[in-house]
Amino acid sequence: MTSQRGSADDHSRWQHALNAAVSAARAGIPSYDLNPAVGCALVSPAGDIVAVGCHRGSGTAHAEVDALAQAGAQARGATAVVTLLPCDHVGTTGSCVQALIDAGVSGVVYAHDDPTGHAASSQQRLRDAGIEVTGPIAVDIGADLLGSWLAPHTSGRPRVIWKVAISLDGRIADRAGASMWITGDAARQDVQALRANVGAVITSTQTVLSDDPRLDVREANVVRQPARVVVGLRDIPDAARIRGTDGRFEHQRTHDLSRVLAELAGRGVHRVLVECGGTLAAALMAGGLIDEIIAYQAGLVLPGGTPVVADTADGLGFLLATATRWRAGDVRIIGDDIRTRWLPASDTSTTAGT
Ligand code: AOF
Ligand code: ZN
Repeated sequence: MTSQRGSADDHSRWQHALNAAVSAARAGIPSYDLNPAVGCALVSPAGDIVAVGCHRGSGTAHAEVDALAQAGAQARGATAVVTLLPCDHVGTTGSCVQALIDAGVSGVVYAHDDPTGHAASSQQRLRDAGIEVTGPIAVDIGADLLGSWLAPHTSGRPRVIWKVAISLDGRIADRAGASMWITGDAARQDVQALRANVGAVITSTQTVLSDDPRLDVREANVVRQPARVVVGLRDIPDAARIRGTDGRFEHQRTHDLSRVLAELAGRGVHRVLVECGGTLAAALMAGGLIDEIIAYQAGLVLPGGTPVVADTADGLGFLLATATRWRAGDVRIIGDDIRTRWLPASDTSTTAGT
């Protein structure tokens, strides 16, 4: 059985409904959620949008079910235009395929495939029920809308964002070891938003022992703290602030970063923020494990201070001829500092802003 792949005609015919579904998807779910952003528009046989639904995060109704609930009897005979191939698994909620069949829709048009296997039987089951299935009609929405959620399925690890706060001469601490603070209040407040948008913040035992950071989100109404993951062999003092009291702290006693990342991906974490010192940064860089850099640069110089990336043996790979190139994404002035977002120069896709 093959899917009736979307043609250019399908794309334009359903564009209006798809736009509505995409907007709903985007607004529906925070980017750190374990689940994808999904929207669903139900279109009547006359071509009118009768309902638009979205998924609001793990544990809540899927977009299709949300839209069907709004449409009521109008769902019968309608076409469901969905950003992601409807699932046919019973997870924290029921199968969307079953809900669509029960509601009596006549067609399903979907933009992007679901790489998880949760929709493996969906096409067959819909067709067996006499429902016409068209798609994928807009795989290009993937990078923007599904963003990092696809990362574990394509790379086996979460999307890794490396955050640095440096002096003009690329130092993360002065020659006496002091690192607080290089950037100003406004830049540090901005980091709070970065943390609030990831499933985990990763650091090293080295940073914990030297800086005793908290690495949490200090906002009264934070829905869910990111996991605080410390990588490294050394013990972490009982009094370390990173432990917190919310159970979100974990110590991964290893230097194998790929394994830590794969494990997080396995738990559904698709976006992580790394806030660390030069040694872990060097390992991540050398391992090609960084997808995005957010660099805050402050207007001071700290000669003799700690470089942002340690000059380890791996550094031998960093010659002008071979070093990975990054291109500047957006650049902003924040307070007295500059924030630059860097993406691999080879990556020309646009990904949802951080
Ligand atoms: C859909 N519509 O709106 C979403 C889908 O833990 P659960 O039960 O919520 O299932 C999450 C999985 O379902 C997720 O990994 C993805 O494969 C799919 N998400 N599917 O039909 C939706 N959010
Ligand atoms: Zn579903």
